[in-house]
Amino acid sequence: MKKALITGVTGQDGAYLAEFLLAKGYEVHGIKRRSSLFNTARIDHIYEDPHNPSPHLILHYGDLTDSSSLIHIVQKVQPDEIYNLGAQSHVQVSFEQPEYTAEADALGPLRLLEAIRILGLEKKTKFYQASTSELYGLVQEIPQKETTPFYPRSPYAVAKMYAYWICVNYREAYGIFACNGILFNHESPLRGETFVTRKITRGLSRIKVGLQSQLFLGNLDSKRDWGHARDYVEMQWLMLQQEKPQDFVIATGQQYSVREFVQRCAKLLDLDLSWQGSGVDEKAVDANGNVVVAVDPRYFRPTEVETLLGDPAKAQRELGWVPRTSFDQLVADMVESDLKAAQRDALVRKHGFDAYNVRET
Ligand code: NDP
Ligand code: GDR
Repeated sequence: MKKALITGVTGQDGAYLAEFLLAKGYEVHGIKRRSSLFNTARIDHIYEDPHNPSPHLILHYGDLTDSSSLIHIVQKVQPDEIYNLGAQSHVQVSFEQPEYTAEADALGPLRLLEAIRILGLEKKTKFYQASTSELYGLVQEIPQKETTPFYPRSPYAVAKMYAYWICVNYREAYGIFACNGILFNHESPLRGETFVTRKITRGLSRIKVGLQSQLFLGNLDSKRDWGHARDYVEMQWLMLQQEKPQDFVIATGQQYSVREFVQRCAKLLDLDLSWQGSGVDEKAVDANGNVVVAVDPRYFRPTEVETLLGDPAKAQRELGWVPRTSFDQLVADMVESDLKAAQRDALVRKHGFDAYNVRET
């Protein structure tokens, strides 16, 4: 039985990947951070009682900023594959926490690669690094592929650029089977609530059922190449099953603006929105003239990545990559899940539990 170790197992991709690897018969180990509240909601459905005699999912406390915890866990698990998905993954937050972001996102992967070396696992343990389309930042070529020059535009992207190159360097210097998956944005019902897609599907669903009146967004013109996380984690695994370690772009090859995402979502929810104004005064109003979507400059970034569009030709050729989920299906999947949650919350509120889950993102 192969053993995989996933950092960031409590995040969106970690949850889908853990489920995927368990179905493939792996023994899956995950690193979770200590938190004062339960933080395993995304993996509760596959959680196993640690008292089980031979559990398939085993969680360990650790942190990417703490070398000693990483070395102990890698030593104990002796993994065949490490998937480094853990990160401070929010681009805007990285402007407020640049140093922490560098610790977790740049030095975290270095610490894991060093753990492999210190423990003499260079020939045993394969390593996947969650690289990102944010590396392209101020784009130098359209669409972006593996050879497109990088121009990072945030502390997050700069940290991820260090991680990209340290992964390449340890592959070349020490022969570690290390791959960068340069993944473009991928979303799902498990997406964190403060990323724009989930903020939109959750916010408009709550507006639909009367739990919220307005949704505030930042740059509506920003364009992204959005795919489904469930499809993308399969490629993370496939990269480590190849004969030689390489880096791959995973993307759909199609892009949409944030405004278009709002429009698709509103249509699915039968919210009849019309757009008025421009720039910071742009808004979407409903049939009664109520402002439903407005721009709030607090969500503008000091340096923005305006447009990203991936060219996944290499992954198509060498990994057989074909995105299974279309943009429309992705939005529908997220809306269905958030509408159900909003309807449940509305019911709970109707029965008098007003304080329950009222936070807007
Ligand atoms: P999430 O933000 O959903 O998950 C991040 C995970 O990292 C969580 O489990 C989080 O733990 C954990 N984490 C954060 N800081 C630390 C730390 N210091 N030590 C250990 N674990 C930590 O991200 P996604 O699942 O969306 O993304 C997975 C990876 O892929 C990330 O590295 C991200 O940067 C990268 N990426 C994501 C893309 C996307 O579109 N989703 C595209 C390209 C790259 P907790 O649950 O406790 O917060
Ligand atoms: P991104 O995702 O920065 O691409 O990083 P996010 O969803 O945060 O932003 C996408 C674009 O939408 C614009 N935007 C807003 N963004 C947020 N979060 N909130 C808003 O209200 C809002 N309004 C407009 C942003 O300015 C941006 O242009 C994600 C993360 O998962 C990274 O970890 C990953 O590496 C990249 O995708 C690929």
